[in-house]
Amino acid sequence: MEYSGRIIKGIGSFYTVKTDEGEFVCKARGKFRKIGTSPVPGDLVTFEVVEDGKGYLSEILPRKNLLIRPAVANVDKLMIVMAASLPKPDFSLTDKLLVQCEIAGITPVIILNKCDEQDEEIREAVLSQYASCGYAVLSLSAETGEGMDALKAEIKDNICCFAGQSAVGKSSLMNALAPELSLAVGGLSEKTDRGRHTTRHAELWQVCGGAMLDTPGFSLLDTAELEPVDLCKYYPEMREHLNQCRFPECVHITEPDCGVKPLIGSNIHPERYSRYCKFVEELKEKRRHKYD
Ligand SMILES: Nc1nc2c(ncn2[C@@H]2O[C@H](COP(=O)(O)OP(=O)(O)O)[C@@H](O)[C@H]2O)c(=O)[nH]1
Ligand SMILES: [Mg+2]
Ligand SMILES: [Zn+2]
Repeated sequence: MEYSGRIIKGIGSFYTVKTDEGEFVCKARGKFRKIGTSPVPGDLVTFEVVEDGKGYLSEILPRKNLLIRPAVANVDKLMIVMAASLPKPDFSLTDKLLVQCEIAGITPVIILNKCDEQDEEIREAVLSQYASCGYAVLSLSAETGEGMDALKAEIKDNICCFAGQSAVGKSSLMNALAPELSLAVGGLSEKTDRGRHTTRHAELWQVCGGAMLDTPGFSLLDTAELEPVDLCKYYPEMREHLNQCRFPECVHITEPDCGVKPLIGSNIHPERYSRYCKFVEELKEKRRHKYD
């Protein structure tokens, strides 16, 4: 008999599949390797049951997206966590994660954690740079619980990943949502934190009527293939003005008759723009090395 469900974790060639009839442990046959794909958490699959609670995977249903770090499919939302106090926000990391969300079709939610010790300047900067271009920004505190209901509502019916700098409170937030996780908190011992995650298998935790995934690294996708000229398409505040440039290949930095540059200071935040320029340079640099 054919069943269907979602993979919530995989260890070796054994995958735990959650269905309406409970969880099954399924083995992947060699055929997946042959077609050059392997099942990952988040995958919607069909499988055949061979005995009680055990089966063989038959098909992986088409994926909405596939992240590489961590390897997970069909992610709906990325919670980009920043701290309203310390550590000082890494805006450039947030920009890059937002671009990756735009590419992968993931809805980003910016979480301004530690609002219990909020620095007004940081809050103002985050709102003026991100809320202004349409991104959702939630102010909350893992410590006091303030604003956590809004986060829970975002998770409902979605597969969510948490990302962001070390020590912004990702583990604290996940522990607040699912105390049974008891993730190590402290963040500043970043090295041990990383070591731990590289040896762990990605696992979807069922919470708040959705699922969340243990902390990924800083890069969900390989952006090596991203063309500098395409970067602007992933900035919502630039995207709507691209047809106003004289040259279709305009990257909006030094070109004449650019329709985007005049908007710096109004629709486009100057700091976000200057980080965009750096990002373009980085992508160009990558290209140069690629063809060396
Ligand atoms: N004041 C305050 N501190 C917090 C909050 N959330 C986390 N922290 C502290 O920030 C530090 C890093 O937290 P952690 O969850 O390990 O961050 P991670 O590296 O992003 O997983 C710890 O000392 C936490 O106790 C919060 O909402 N308010
Ligand atoms: Mg952590
Ligand atoms: Zn332009």
